[in-house]
Amino acid sequence: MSMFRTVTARLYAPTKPLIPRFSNGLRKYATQSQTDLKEILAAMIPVKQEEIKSFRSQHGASKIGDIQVDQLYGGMRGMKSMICETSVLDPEEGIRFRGLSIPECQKVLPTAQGGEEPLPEGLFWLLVTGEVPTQAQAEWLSRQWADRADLPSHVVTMLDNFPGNLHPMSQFSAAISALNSESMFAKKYAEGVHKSKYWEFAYEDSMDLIAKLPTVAAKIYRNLYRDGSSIGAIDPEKDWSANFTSMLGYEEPMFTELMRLYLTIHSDHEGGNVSAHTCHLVGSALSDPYLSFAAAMNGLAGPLHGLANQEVLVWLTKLQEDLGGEVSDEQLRDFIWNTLKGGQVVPGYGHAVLRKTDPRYTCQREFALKHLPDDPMFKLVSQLYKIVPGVLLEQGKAKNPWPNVDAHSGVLLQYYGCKEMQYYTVLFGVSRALGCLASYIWSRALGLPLERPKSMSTEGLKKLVGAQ
Ligand code: CMX
Repeated sequence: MSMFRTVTARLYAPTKPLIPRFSNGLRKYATQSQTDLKEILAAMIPVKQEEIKSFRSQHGASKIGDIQVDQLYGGMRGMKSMICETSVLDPEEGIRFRGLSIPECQKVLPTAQGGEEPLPEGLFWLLVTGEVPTQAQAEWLSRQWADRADLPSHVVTMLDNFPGNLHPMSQFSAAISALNSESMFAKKYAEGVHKSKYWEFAYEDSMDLIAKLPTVAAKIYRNLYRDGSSIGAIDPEKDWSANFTSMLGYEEPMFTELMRLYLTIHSDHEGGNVSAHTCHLVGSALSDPYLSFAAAMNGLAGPLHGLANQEVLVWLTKLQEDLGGEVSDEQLRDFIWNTLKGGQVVPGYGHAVLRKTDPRYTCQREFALKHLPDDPMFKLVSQLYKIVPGVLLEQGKAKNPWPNVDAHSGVLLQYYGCKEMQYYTVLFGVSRALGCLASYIWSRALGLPLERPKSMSTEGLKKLVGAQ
């Protein structure tokens, strides 16, 4: 555990039970009655800057590991090489957002009135400040995001003119890049603002972008799948997820609850995953939050990363087409083996870091057990959970045979009528903004420099290790 962390117990939201939790030791700078996140950040940032300065002056030369040749060829697995304050991924236990596991977040984060699932607003507050917000603080974010949700007309025109065969993720990323006409960060940089102020404009852009993403995403959905019908108006009284589902055209309250859970759990997975790392890398060149996050979305659109949620549903649909409704375990085993023998991956299984079932899978499974236990597709996913790990172990290649987040999400969405699987990664992307942009704000606040690791040629590497 970090020397800067202390265990604390505190009642954050009046309706929540008291539970012990970690704090970054910054909470004395934010009182429960304050709701303006920017003011709270302004108090926290100098403290964190000082903490890191002092840590580096004492331990800056300490060694934290060795790098092996295989890691350079093997996608840098396990190489400790960057800082991410918002979350930590343990291979056995899964993600912890600022020290809190998913079940702990479900217990302590504010919920919507009458709801059970955490508000993503609360998770964003937690990621940015390291503190569980009060209900009022989460609601302040809901209102901020509702106020900032409008799109500039050129982005609407652009979205309306995309061809119907352009993948929703390409539309999403292009629209985010085009939103950088609104970037205060880029504008202030061009005006020559002092670098100590970068974080303030990073914050404003991040808040604007998070607010606008559901509007962009809903526009894409309506254009592609609902004949270009209107997304309607933002309701300032509704939370971020409720406005999103209503813009998408869904009335079912349980779909909105699902979306609150979905947007919370897909938000952050520490710093090294493709989308978070891309945002960090591009941001380190002082590209504004829009450009940095658009780059992240291009990475999320890869089938080994976020697009896997689409691929799972494509694969399940093919399975049902080939084998019909009721499928025996033996038939499933053959189908999985055929996928592997065809040189393809089983989508939704395996992970670069995790070595156990992803807790993001588990909490979605719990949601399904509660709300759709008899759904045939959910039953199929449960059956696969029993069979796939054994087959992957038998094949002996995958280091982790267990399901990840993407193995489950599509099944929940299709139950509520959201069956357009090509769209699923956009929903992942809306959520991923919370983690990427929380980190972007802190990267600018801490003045993290341009990222520029050393690459080597095979020849240079051979010389370095004394190979013949
Ligand atoms: N099906 C078939 N083979 C798999 C596999 C799977 N689900 N998972 C891993 N393997 C294979 C790898 O392709 C690799 O094969 P080669 O040696 O032929 O190259 C071998 O097992 C070793 O891989 P690994 O070290 O276990 O896994 P990596 O860290 O290289 O890759 C991941 C991780 C996620 C890309 C991989 O498990 C995979 O392709 N899974 C399916 C796609 C998926 O679900 N991605 C979503 C991940 C979560 C997310 O980011 O959203």
